[in-house]
Order: sequence, then structure tokens, then C-alpha cells
Amino acid sequence: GGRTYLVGLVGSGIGPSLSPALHEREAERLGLRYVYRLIDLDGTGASPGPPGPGEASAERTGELVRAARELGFDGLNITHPCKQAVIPHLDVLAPQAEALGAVNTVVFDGHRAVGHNTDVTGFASSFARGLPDAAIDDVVLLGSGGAGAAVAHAMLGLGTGRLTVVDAEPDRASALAGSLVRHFGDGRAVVAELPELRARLARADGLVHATPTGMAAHPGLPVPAEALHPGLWVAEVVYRPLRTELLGAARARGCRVLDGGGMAVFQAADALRLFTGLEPDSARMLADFEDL
Ligand code: SKM
Repeated sequence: GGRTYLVGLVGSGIGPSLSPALHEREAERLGLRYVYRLIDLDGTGASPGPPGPGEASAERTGELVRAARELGFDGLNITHPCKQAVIPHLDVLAPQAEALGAVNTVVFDGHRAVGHNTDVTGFASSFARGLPDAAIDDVVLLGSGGAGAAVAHAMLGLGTGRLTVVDAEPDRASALAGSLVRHFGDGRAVVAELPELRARLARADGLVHATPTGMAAHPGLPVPAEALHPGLWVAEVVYRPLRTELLGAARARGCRVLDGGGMAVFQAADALRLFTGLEPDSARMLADFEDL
């Protein structure tokens, strides 16, 4: 047989990640020997660094990336809180990772460590598949953290004319909009305050939701149901649960909807392709995701 691929995920609190199963199942169908390890910053004991999750553990990212490379890993996925911290430890960045300033996939190709961002490409593929002919000129993004920034780059890359960024922390929204304008040009991103959300949605083509609201630990609706109207599509980044309260309310009010599962699957498919050079079957991976 051929070689064995060895890859992994570096991050904090990653025990429940679906990445090992998603990658290994598809790799097996592609005829590969492929091992996907979890490298949890909270549990590796890789150095006597400060205990506990959070920002301090991000400092250990470089050490873990170096160790993985020395141990013969082919590549890594990188998740919270390491997506920015990993950058100084890489040799080259792909354009999307560079523009976003965040990396979720590292490929060790010979003597170089190359950083990519498949959250951006993954959301774009999911959107193209799930809402193929949706109008995207005027889009509202709720949530300007890491996931929000990735989907902002995806939507502007797909051709959104104006993205309105809304966040409960206005400074964070302004920082993201500023960086989007620098990359995509004047007027492509603007900010609005939470009280303006309803008025912005009234004339928007779509809403992308990228806050944790709707997850088990953060139940509830991130926008008032009355702000949803049939002329609006609604896309979720949250995928646990797959059917969030927001998607339920949006469907009930006649919106076309896109759940967060597609982004989770397509970012994995794009990473698998980068690690192996082989073409994963995203339909099979979506089916796996549904029963995981
Ligand atoms: O960007 C992805 C990452 O590639 C894998 C992941 C996971 O398995 O929890 C989450 C996201 O950050």
C-alpha cells in the first residue's frame, strides 16, 4: 500500500469535533490510509504553560505546529483560539488566509508550512450549493468575531455589493468593516448598530448569522422574528444544532434558509483536498455529517 496520511486539529476544547470522523470516512472511501488526531491545547501537556483554556494557550500554537511537523504530520487544521496565533509560525499564506488574517489549515509541503483558510472557501461553496440563485447585493452580517470575518470575506468574494456588519460590540464591527473596506474597496462594508438591525433587514437580500446564539449554551433568537420577511434569505454559521431557532423562525416567515452544516462539511472537504491533492466527494461527506 501507499503512504499513510497523518493530520490533526490544534485548538482548545476540541473533544466534540466532528473533523476526525468527517476526514477519516471520506479518506477511507478514497482508498487512503489517513489518521486525524485531536491535539487539544487543554490536554496535551506539551509544555508547562499557563493552565486552562483561552488566550494563554494560544501561545503554545507555534510549539505544537513545530512538533507536528517534526513528527511527520502532513498538515493540521487550526481552530479557536489559535487561528491568528499560528500565523507567525508559517512560511507562506494563501491569499484568502492573508486577507482574512486567520488560518484554519496548514499544509507541510516539504520544507514549507503553508497557511490556508477553508472557512472562507467552505462557506462560499455551501452558499453556492444551498442558495444558488439568491440575490446577494445587499447583505447583513450579524456577528463580527472569527466566524463572522470568514463569512464576510466569502460573501464579498462571491460579489456582495454592500455588507452591513452588526455586532453587540460596536468596536468589533467597526474593526471588521474597516479591514473589509481596505481589502474589497470603499463602500463594500458598513456598520450599523443593533437597534438599526430591523430597518437594515427590511431592505436587505439576506442575513448571515454568525453569533453563538442558538447553540445549546446560548438559546434564543438573535433577531426579532418580526424582522424576518419572505424577501430575505437567512444563512446560519451555527451547526449544533443544525435546526436553530433562527432557522425555524425564518422558515415560518417564508425565508429561504441555509443551515451551518454545509460550511462545516465544505471546510473539511477543502482541507482534505489540500492535505492529499485528491478530490473529496462533498455529497458523501454531507451525508456523513447528517448521521454524525
Ligand atoms: O475551521 C474549522 C476547523 O478546520 C475544524 C473545526 C472543528 O473540527 O471543530 C472547526 C473550525 O474552526
